[in-house]
Amino acid sequence: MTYELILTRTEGRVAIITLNRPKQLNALNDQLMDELGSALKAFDADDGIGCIVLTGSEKAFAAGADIGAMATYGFADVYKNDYITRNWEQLRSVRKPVIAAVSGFALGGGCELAMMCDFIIAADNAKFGQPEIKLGIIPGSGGTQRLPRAVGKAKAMDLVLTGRMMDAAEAERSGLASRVVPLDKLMEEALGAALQICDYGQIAVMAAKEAVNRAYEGTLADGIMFERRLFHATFATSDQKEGMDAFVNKRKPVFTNR
Ligand code: CO8
Repeated sequence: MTYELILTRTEGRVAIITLNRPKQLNALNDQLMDELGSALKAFDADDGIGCIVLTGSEKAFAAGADIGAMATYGFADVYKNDYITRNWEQLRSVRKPVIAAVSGFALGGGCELAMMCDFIIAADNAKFGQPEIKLGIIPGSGGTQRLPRAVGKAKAMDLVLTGRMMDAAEAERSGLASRVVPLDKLMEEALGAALQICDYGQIAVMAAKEAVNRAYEGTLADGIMFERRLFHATFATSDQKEGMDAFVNKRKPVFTNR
């Protein structure tokens, strides 16, 4: 399959997937997520691949779901057709390790995508955040569930309620990123980790991943479903229209709490 919004390559037994909508800071739309899902599935099924690295550009891993695409959606669109959220859990079904190599912005859906990977190696310019609150919505792909598991309730609440960004050092300190390296060493570090994993027995690697996820996930499925219903519900509000219209038109939003 040929892809338009992602790039794929292999290095030894490592598959590298690069999100590739640089002008939009890798904003995640349905086409990109379909392509990503398809590439992940193909690499997972390929016996020649032992580990996958997911990365973006220097400026942005991904600045979130595509706000322009979401701006006009109403509750009926997102709930009935499962728009935006429909193909996001594909990453969770990948049985081989997936490492997120994050530089630049990892915001909203971008932060959620990074957190869906097995671990995050961050460049020193990385910035993580869940700024959905500024758009009149809430995180919709695991942000309210995975972030507290990664950084604890206090910091997760701080990030989700204020919409502020945290830098790479804070992300490592709080357990979101496993390592921070200088930007120009990011891919070398991620590939090094991936190649190391490829040298181990694949069954043990897959079993280790499965076991750690078991400890980590608990009742995550219920949490995700709960979050999804609330996320969809925010599209019934005027504040969602206002928040997204304001972003698209580069103005400050005026929320009316409706
Ligand atoms: N969607 C669409 N376009 C975007 C997005 C986005 N999320 N982020 C940036 N862009 C576009 C900008 O509109 C701009 O386009 P143009 O050049 O045509 O005007 C271009 O990318 C460059 O952006 P900026 O000029 O704004 O660059 P700056 O360096 O000044 O700022 C920021 C970078 C701070 C990252 C800024 O772009 C920003 O705040 N972006 C929005 C971040 C955000 O709010 N993300 C959350 C989106 S909502 C979300 O992710 C919900 C997830 C729901 C679940 C996902 C589905 C399951």
